[in-house]
Amino acid sequence: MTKRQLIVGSETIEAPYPLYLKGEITRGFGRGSRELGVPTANLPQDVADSVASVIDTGVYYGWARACHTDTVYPMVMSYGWNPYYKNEKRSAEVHLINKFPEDFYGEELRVIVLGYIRPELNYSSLDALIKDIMFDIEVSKHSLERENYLKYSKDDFLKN
Ligand code: RBF
Ligand code: MG
Repeated sequence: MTKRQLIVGSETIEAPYPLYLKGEITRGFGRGSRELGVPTANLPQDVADSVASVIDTGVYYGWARACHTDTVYPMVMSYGWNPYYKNEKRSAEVHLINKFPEDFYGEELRVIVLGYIRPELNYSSLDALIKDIMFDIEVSKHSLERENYLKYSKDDFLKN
């Protein structure tokens, strides 16, 4: 019997989660907002590079705060090469699940990664990529409602 079946209605959090990441938000390609309608706050390249020893590329969920506000938001993080765009460096891009009017380059971003959603995929169209991102956002919001994940939104790491 797997461990999962022994735990009913609850989730255990196992290494490497929770994974704590922080850094100054850097400028990406600007495609997130422009082409996808899903702006992402990119973590610095050295953070993206060092995470490689801890997690695989893919899409993740958790909590994040851009440090010019006090509010913690659910997030989805895309980590990897963006096969649809064939990037040459791994990026760690965080989409805060909320409508923001402005960009916030230069702000510190703090992120707690709590779980994995799916591998990075290539897509035959931009529409198909956007559709999957919308689904990732629903998965993240839904997962984070669980008590063991919810409590990390109050973690000291995300406080001022
Ligand atoms: N790009 C891909 O090429 N394949 C993916 O599977 C993929 N999944 C993503 C999931 C989320 C939640 C987000 C926010 C982005 C994802 N992207 C993916 C990255 C997207 O291509 C990138 O954000 C834009 O190119 C802007 O840099
Ligand atoms: Mg971005």
